[in-house]
Order: sequence, then C-alpha cells, then structure tokens
Amino acid sequence: MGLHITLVNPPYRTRPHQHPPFPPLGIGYLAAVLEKNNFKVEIIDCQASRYTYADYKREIAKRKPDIVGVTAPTRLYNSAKEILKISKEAHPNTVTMLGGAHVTFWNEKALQECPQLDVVVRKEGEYTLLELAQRLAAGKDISDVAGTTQRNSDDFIFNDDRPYIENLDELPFPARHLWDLEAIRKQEDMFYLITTRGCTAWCNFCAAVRMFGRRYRMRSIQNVVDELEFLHKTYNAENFTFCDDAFTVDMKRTEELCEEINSRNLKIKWNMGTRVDRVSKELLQKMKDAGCISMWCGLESGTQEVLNDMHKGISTDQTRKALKWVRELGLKPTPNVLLGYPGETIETALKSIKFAEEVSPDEIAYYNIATPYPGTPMYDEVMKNGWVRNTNFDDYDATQPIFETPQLSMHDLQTLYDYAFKSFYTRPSYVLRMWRKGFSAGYAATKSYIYFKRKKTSLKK
Ligand code: B12
Ligand code: SF4
Repeated sequence: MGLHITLVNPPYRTRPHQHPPFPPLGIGYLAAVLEKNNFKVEIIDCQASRYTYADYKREIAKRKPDIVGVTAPTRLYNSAKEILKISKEAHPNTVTMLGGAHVTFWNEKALQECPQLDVVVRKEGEYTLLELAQRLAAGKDISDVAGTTQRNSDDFIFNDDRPYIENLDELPFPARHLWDLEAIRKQEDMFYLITTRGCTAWCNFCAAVRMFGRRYRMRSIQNVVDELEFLHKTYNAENFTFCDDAFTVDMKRTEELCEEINSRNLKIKWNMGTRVDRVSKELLQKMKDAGCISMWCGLESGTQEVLNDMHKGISTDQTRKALKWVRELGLKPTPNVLLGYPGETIETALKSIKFAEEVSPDEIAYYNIATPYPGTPMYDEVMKNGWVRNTNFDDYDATQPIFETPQLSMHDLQTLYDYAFKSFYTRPSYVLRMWRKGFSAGYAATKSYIYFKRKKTSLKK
C-alpha cells in the first residue's frame, strides 16, 4: 500500500503521573489492525522513551509519515496539540489525526483550538483509522468517513458514529513488538491486556462507558487465554493486568476463564478491577487458584446517598462484603475512592476515608479527586452550575481539585485529599500490624508514621 503511519503517545507537559510507562493498548490495537492490512506502522511512545518535544521533533524529522495519529486522554490533550504542531511543521503534507477519551467529546473544539489537526476519530478507532488509511492510500476523499469529525471551509463535518465492533475476537492482539519492551520491562515487568469493552453500569463521572457503550462486549475465553499464552511463550511474561473496566460482570465467563488458565497449566500472576456487586467468595477463590493476586474496585464513597447521586449502583454493604472476602482469601484489595463528587461535604468525605480504612486496613486506597471529564453527566453538571475553577487540562489527573461546589471548597477538598494519606499512615494499629509482618514492613510503616504525623493539615485527626 505504501502508506506510512506513525502513532504517537505524547509526553507529559507537567509532572508525570506516578505510574511506570504503560504501552497504551489503544494504539497497540490500531497498529495491529493497520499492520494486518499491510500498512507500514510505527509507534513513538514519548512516555516510554522519555522523549521531550525536542526529542520528538528530531525523531519525526527522520521519518516521512503520511499519517500521524496521536492518542490522548484529557490530561494529555494539550501535549497532543503540541505534538500535532511539531508534526505538521516537520511534514506539512502529513494528515494528522487525534483520538481517545478526551477528543471524542471535544471534537469540534479540538479542531478549533488546533489548526494543525485534520481529523478527529471518535470512540473505538480501529476500523475508522483503517478506512481513513485505505481511502488516503487510494487517493480518495475522506470527508464522510464514519466516526470522524473534520473541518470544511467554514464549519465542521460531524459524521455518524461508527457501530461498535461486535466480534472483538476478530481484532489481532495489540502490536507490542512495536515498543521497546525490554526497556519498559526493566521499569515494570507487567503485561497489560483487555478482554471486554463497555460496561453495564452508567456512573455519572465515567467517560469510559460513554466511549465504549453500555453493552458489555466480551472476547471469547479461548481468544483471551491464547493471548496470555502467546505472551507467556514469546516474552516469558508472568505478570498481567487486565485493564477491563469491570472484569467480572459476567461471573460465569470469569469462572470459565480461570478454568481455561488452569487447564493450560499457565503459571501466571494477574490482577484486575471490577465492581463489588459482581463477585462472590467462590468466584474470588477460583480466581485466586488461577493466579489472581489483587483486585481493585470502585468503593467511591462511604455514604449511600453520594453513591446514589453518582449512579454507581452499589451499596456500602456490598463493598464491605466483597473486600472482606478479598482479604480473607489473601488477595490484595485496592479500593478506589472518589472525593469531591457534587454534593460531597467534609463529613461525607471523612466518612469515605474512614470507610476505606475499615475495608482495606493494610493497603491504602487509591484516592481520586472528582474530575469533570468531557462527555460525562458530571462534567455537564459542574459546567451548568459554573463551579469549574481550573480549565487547564494538564491538571485533570484526578489528584487536584478542579471545581468547587456550595458544599465543598477547593481548599477543603485539597485538605481532605492530603488528610486521607495522613489518616491512613498515622493509625497505630496499622503500624503495629506492619511490624507483625516483619522488619521491613514495620520499618517502612514507622517512617511513614513519622513523616505524616509531622505533616500539617488543617484537619485534625
Ligand atoms: C488502563 C487505563 C489506565 C492505565 C494506563 C493508561 C494508558 N496509557 O493507556 C493507568 C493506570 C496508567 C491509567 C491512569 C489514568 N487514567 Co486511565 N484508564 C485505563 C482504562 C481502564 C483502559 C485503557 C485502555 O486500554 N482502553 C482500551 C483501548 C482499546 O481503548 P483506548 O485507549 O481508548 O483507544 C481506543 C479509542 O480511544 C481510539 N483511539 C485512541 N487513541 C487514538 C488515536 C488515533 C489516531 C485514533 C485513530 C484512534 C484512537 O481507538 C482505540 C482503539 O479502539 C481506561 C478505560 C477504558 N475502558 O478505556 C481508563 C481511562 C482512559 N483513564 C482515565 C483516567 C481519568 C485516568 C487518570 C487521569 C486518573 C485515574 N485515576 O485513573 C490516570 C492518568 C492517565 C494519564 N495518562 O495521564 C479515564 C480518561 C478520561 C479522560 N477523558 O481523560 C478513562 C477513560 C477511565 C474512565 N472511567 O473514564 N489509566
Ligand atoms: S462501573 Fe466503572 S466502567 Fe462501569 S460505568 Fe461505572 S465507573 Fe464506568
């Protein structure tokens, strides 16, 4: 076909998020579908390669891409614009594209804000990008490709959504060979995969379900375990994370998945995230027997009314029960707590912090600050009420307050976020339990205790 496509994961503009480089599965899938259709593809992952914009400029200048496709969640949107600008400057005739959870709901604005952007790809991108590439290769018009938003002379063309991919098994495995896996694995020896798309719930703060739909689309067990086996055999991979939004929605399928892992005698360790209403002790036991070591879940709030406002569709009792089973079975719990959802007060936030400590006394919860991502009902609510105080998307990483409500100021929310860590690490019962685990755990807990005890917050314990 002759077309050359470069897919890019942009660098962080400001402080990096605290996680090791993670080859984004999205561009892994896009690349795999293009390769399967004989296009020449490469990936520049600025995060994995620790590239600055100057490095990217040098790298892109060495190549002659016909298409540059950039991926970005909200947090990386500004960075993506910078990458698009550099790409167009280096190669004025390249067709630039942007996709991902942010631009799907910020499509016309992105075209307005970034003159160097030609095509926005909304929602699931594999077949949209393939059609764009095929049409460009054939010298055909691309202006009516489904799933895209584009500009015309004085306005925008908003083409229809592309239907979701019904049979996920038809997708090739992500093109991991396009990354420098050796370098990445030195930082974290973990392989990520995803076995479903979409979710049956409809939480008000969630962009993922608006991206991938409310129908739970599943890869077959055979296909998933084939990928595990392939990675195990090809790369000697032993540690896996399932990135599904809610891994166990179909509990029967999860059971079958575990049986298949065992029947193929795959000696692997894995973790996953799911909803607390979609596990049972029996299922968790089966998962443990198949290599599962930890479970993250959305605890979100310790107050039922707040959970109801979020449309989370779970009860605090379900969380209590599920995490009790997790602990009894010796799995590691990682509850996610959402602080500052509209309607939250200092009291409800404190209740969530205490609740997280109750259900996960030995492992700190993953605290997120409610962040209004475009496309979500929560975004619409905070915009409608004029509550937003920070419109710089670089800061939309769920670790800093973005809006305030009549019930909770930005200052109080930040204080509560800091206090959550202090509260967790300054429990004498925690320090004692860590000492019982051994010297290194006890020593680390004592150091944290002293550090956080000295740290000032305006909330008293
Ligand atoms: C795994 C994951 C992570 C991982 C790795 C992220 C990564 N680099 O991929 C970790 C743990 C690091 C992480 C962190 C965060 N994440 Co996260 N994460 C996910 C999760 C669960 C799966 C991502 C995935 O693999 N999806 C599957 C692939 C196939 O989908 P995709 O990446 O969207 O790509 C498809 C399309 O978007 C499109 N596409 C994407 N890019 C491009 C580019 C082009 C050119 C084209 C044509 C198409 C295209 O085509 C792809 C194939 O269909 C998603 C939820 C979800 N279901 O997607 C949340 C999600 C992406 N994360 C989210 C958030 C908020 C975060 C955090 C900010 C906060 C937090 N507490 O988690 C941090 C910061 C991340 C950052 N980079 O700054 C939000 C993003 C919302 C937004 N508007 O930005 C999501 C959507 C979750 C949600 N419930 O809303 N995350
Ligand atoms: S359960 Fe998770 S993936 Fe599903 S809608 Fe709620 S937050 Fe989104």
